[in-house]
Amino acid sequence: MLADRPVSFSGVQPSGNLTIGNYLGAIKNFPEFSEKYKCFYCVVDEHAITVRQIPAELRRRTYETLALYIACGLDPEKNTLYVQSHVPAHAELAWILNCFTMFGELSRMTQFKDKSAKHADNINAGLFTYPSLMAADILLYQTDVVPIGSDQKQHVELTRDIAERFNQIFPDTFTVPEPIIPQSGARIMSLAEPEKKMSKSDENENAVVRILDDKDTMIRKFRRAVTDSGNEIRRGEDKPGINNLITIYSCFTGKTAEEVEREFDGVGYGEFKTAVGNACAEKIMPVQEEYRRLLADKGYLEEVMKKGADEAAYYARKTLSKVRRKIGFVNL
Ligand code: ATP
Ligand code: LTN
Repeated sequence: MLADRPVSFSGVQPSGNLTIGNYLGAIKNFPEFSEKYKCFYCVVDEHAITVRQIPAELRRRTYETLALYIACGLDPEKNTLYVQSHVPAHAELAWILNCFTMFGELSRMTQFKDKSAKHADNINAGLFTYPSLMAADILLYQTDVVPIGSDQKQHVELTRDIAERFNQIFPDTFTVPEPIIPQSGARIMSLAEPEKKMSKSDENENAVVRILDDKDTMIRKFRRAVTDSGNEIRRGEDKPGINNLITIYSCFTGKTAEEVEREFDGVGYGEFKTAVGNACAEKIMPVQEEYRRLLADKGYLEEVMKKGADEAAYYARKTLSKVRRKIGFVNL
């Protein structure tokens, strides 16, 4: 163990304005780890450049993602909040792990297949080796648990395989991490194409509800959500649209899916969609208010980044120097 408690680590890319998928699948669940775990939550800007970014926007979103972490309840005194590129050990360990990750393994990653189809003009080596950088993020801190949405499960499984392979050659190097995926909200779907995951980089604005959308926009987007034929608020295998809305409502209100079905028995789609919009706005509006307050104080955000980076670097250095020693690099 690196710290006095087990470690939780997760990351979010500053690659777009965050969605309620990022919130329900990941960020909303981070604060509950703060009591029992030593927590590291990172803004992974190095991962974001695996697809082309506009520099000024990347910089702005890095501040914004950090502000959202805090606005969603992560206290910088209790959690290490920082930016990936401020701790060079991530990139250093990623290179080493690249040499313990197989071409075949990386070729099987569904995120790589999806993103290389979407960005066919820019299938760069970074996009391909993205999972070894993610493994480095996690393994650097001897992480026990990784809270994520279900789309990232495959990457954490690969991280486990890399850690086990490395440990087999060099015993007792890395803690093998467990993914923690929420029971409900692990995969919020697009409002326009409910067979697809809601993704912050989706070009169709009507497909995504963003944490920073105003209340009217949220309600309008939910009202336009693609639903299935039929008119009952009931889950069903062939009803991805309504299943998704029931999940979202249930996550925002804390009610079970059965309770939601009972509550809306005999109610039409239109009224239900408005209720989902209202439930979402009710939870998200206070986050927005806090977010705006934080974003107005760049100096404070930079202090948090700096303190977080120093803290993270302290722990990262310990693992990195152990790895360097084990593989035969000269430590001066
Ligand atoms: P991009 O569109 O740039 O790939 P993304 O929206 O998939 O971004 P990430 O930064 O890759 O977001 O993910 C941050 C966290 O949010 C991860 O833990 C991921 O599993 C989770 N997450 C992303 N989308 C969803 C979703 N639709 N439902 C639940 N969790 C999600
Ligand atoms: N790959 C993740 C973001 C990410 C991450 C991590 C998540 C980068 N490093 C470490 C958990 C742990 C994504 O695309 N959502």
